[in-house]
Amino acid sequence: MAPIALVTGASSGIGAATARRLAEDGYEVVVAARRGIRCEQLAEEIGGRALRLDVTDERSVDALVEAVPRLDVLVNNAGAALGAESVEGADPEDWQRMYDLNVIGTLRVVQAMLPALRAEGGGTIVTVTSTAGSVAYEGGGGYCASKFGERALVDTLRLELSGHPVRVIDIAPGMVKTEGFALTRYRGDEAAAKRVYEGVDSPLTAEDVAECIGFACGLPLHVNVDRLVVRPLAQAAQH
Ligand code: NJP
Repeated sequence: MAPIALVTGASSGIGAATARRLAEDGYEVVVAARRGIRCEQLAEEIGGRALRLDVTDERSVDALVEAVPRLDVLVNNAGAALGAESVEGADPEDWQRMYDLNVIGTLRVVQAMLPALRAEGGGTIVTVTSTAGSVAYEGGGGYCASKFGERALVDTLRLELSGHPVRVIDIAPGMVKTEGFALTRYRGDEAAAKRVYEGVDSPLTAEDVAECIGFACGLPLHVNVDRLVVRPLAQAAQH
């Protein structure tokens, strides 16, 4: 029987590339996100299964328990930056939304899927956090606050699961050129989203990050990559 991987936020960007990468490695991949049609198209391409999932919706996450009773690898990738305003000018509701998505969304999925991981005798939880989870930047206050929080969740989970056969891996990318991330940050302003990538020579691709996830998941189960920080070379000297 093929091992099973669930990838959240798999309808575009890093999640879609990760779903493809894990399918190449022989996983049966559950492709999950809100845009169901995209998930279905990708699932068909890689021979996986599509699932409509909103990680901020308790009932949607609860439905995972029945839909995915057996699991070997969980990739918590769903996430976003909303807005690029200063702390002074930020809308607290945007911060709340990012916290709900990037921290509580990840928490809910982990809680829902731990029994399925344990049922297989152990497994792997990968979370795509960010370098923004350890270093703040101007205009990124709300996103950084949420990613610092998500990183704390991951670190705590690793401690609490020590002695259990579930490894907890944090993949922390720097700038990745993806379809949706900058567009969401600049609220659909395509010109502003494009300018983000002009500032960094050769940003990472979604496939670069997927390769790191594939590598960490491919190591023998007694090996835990606690945290993998991966940046474009142009950002490598920062902090
Ligand atoms: O962005 P994008 P990335 N429930 O927009 C999904 C982190 N990161 O691949 O629901 C379920 O192409 C959304 O799907 P849909 C970043 O914080 C990025 O760059 O259909 N899914 C889509 O598939 C995030 O955690 C960079 O709209 C939800 C996916 O999330 C991860 O990488 C740097 C959802 C986002 O794909 C993937 O982002 C870094 C919900 N409620 C960390 N809301 C970077 N790109 O520079 C959204 O350090 N999604």
